[in-house]
Parts: sequence; C-alpha cells; structure tokens
Amino acid sequence: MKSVLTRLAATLVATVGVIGLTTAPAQAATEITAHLEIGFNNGVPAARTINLSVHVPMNEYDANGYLIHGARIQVRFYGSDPGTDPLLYGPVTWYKDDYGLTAGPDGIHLDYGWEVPQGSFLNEDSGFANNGDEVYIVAKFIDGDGATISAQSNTEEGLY
Ligand SMILES: [Ca+2]
Ligand SMILES: [Ca+2]
Repeated sequence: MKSVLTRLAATLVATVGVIGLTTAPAQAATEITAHLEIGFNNGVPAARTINLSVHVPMNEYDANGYLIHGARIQVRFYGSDPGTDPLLYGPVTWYKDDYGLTAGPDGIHLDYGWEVPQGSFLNEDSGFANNGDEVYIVAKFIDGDGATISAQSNTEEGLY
C-alpha cells in the first residue's frame, strides 16, 4: 500500500512539473528599450505631459508567461547633472493587469502617460543661471525570480 501511495505521489509531482514547464517562459528576456516623452499641455493651468514607453521583446506566449509568474516593469526618473544624477521620482512598478502594461505578439509593453503641474519633480534644476531641466528614465524588467535587465531612455530637455 505504501509503495502505491509513493508512486501516486511521484506521479502527481511529475504532472505538476510538466505543467510548470509548459507555462513558464521558454526564453530568458535579454532585451529592453525605454523611451520618455515630455510635452506641454497649454490648457489652464498649463501642465507637463509625461509619456513612458518600455518594450521587452519576446513572443506572446512568453510575455503572458512572464507576467503570470510575477514579472513587472519598474521605472525611476533621474535628472542629468554633472557628477551623480539625482533620483527625481520612483520607483513606480507595474504588474500584470495594471493599467498600461500589456502582453502582445511582440512582447511586453508599458505605455503610460500622465500630467504634472509646472514646477513638479521634473524641475530638477531651478537655479538662476541653471534652470534648464534634463530628465531621463531607467526602466527595469524584473522577472518572477528577480532576474533583472534594465535600460536608460533618451534625455528630455526643457523648462519643466
Ligand atoms: Ca540637470
Ligand atoms: Ca528648471
């Protein structure tokens, strides 16, 4: 009787193992790109528009697998300065089903936008002689096991 139970247990473990294999991502994610766009909304009051675009290329099957297994995209804003670049905002993290994070035929996308008032965290330099602001993001793709790849975006410059 004991051996039958042992064999049953072994069969169950093997079955679970097979299911795990078929749903886990087949390929490790190796590529990530990040783009930042800061614009102007000339309404009243005037605002700055922020649009993030992060892409992790892979097939749709893997994209869904990663998100189901806890993968997320994490974004931090930095100001470009001589020496060390200060962290301006974040981290902000998007998980499966969060607005803006999607899995599609060409991989995982984060497309997210919002508005901030003039003089927000984007105003990273506010000196008399140095008022221009240079802002970029660093986006990380962190899988369910914690493996991380990251990318730095373009730098947006303006009076934010
Ligand atoms: Ca700066
Ligand atoms: Ca400024």
